Amino acid sequence: MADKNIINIEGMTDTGLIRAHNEDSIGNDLSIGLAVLADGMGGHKGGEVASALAVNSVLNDLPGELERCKNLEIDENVSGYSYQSMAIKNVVEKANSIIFKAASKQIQYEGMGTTIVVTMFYDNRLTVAHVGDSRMYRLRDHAMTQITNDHSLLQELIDRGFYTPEEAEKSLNKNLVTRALGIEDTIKVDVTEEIVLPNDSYLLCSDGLSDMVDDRRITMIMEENSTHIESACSELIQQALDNGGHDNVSVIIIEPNKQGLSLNKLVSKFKGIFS
Ligand SMILES: [Mn+2]
Repeated sequence: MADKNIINIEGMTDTGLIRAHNEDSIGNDLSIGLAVLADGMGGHKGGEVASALAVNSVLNDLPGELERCKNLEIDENVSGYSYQSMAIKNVVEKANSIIFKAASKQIQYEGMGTTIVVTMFYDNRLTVAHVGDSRMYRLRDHAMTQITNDHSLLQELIDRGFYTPEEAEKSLNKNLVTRALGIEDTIKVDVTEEIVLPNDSYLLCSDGLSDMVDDRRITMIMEENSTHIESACSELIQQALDNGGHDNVSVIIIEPNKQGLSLNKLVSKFKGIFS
């Protein structure tokens, strides 16, 4: 079974040095090439509950939703999205409703919410869906690229030209998210598809990493540990702690399984020949 997996994946989460609880949650389902990371917020354990609800509901609901969307036989060229992307978008929206309902039923969870970043690898591509400021990065040819665009006050100010990214680095209002799951009864989810190349590495992280460790250092750690993604994860966490560990910190590293990828490329090549 293991050699059929399209990706190799490793994840770690740590409370950090300041916070009393870890409100981040991570999860994965290798059998469908899926990784999920969420960073919760809200008092009385609300943050922990919200992020766990988000991760668990995506893990539980996606296999069935993939099957359902596949059977709809939607024309990708018309919709602009693969059925996989649609299924992911649907389950993230459902996670929003689940958290929103839980928050409105129980007074101790009132106002809880969570960021989420979900990625799934299939064929020779990936879909990433996100809400909030948890991120996905791609390392390709020694260059690190942030694939997701934060839903934060700071990013909005950068987008409108009030700040340069360099000035933003120094800003104190890094953690004000403008979108989160569970706050309102509907949510706008950003969904992107990307082509995956065999030597790429991908990183999902919470702001406990991206606020504490700069992109250059993240790149260096991932390159130094490129043959061993488990040590890359623990080095990233350690670096965040060494820099102060002000927040919960979570990382997931994903590398395409080269055999899985080339096999799928071969299949699509054959399809091209016969169609
Ligand atoms: Mn955080």
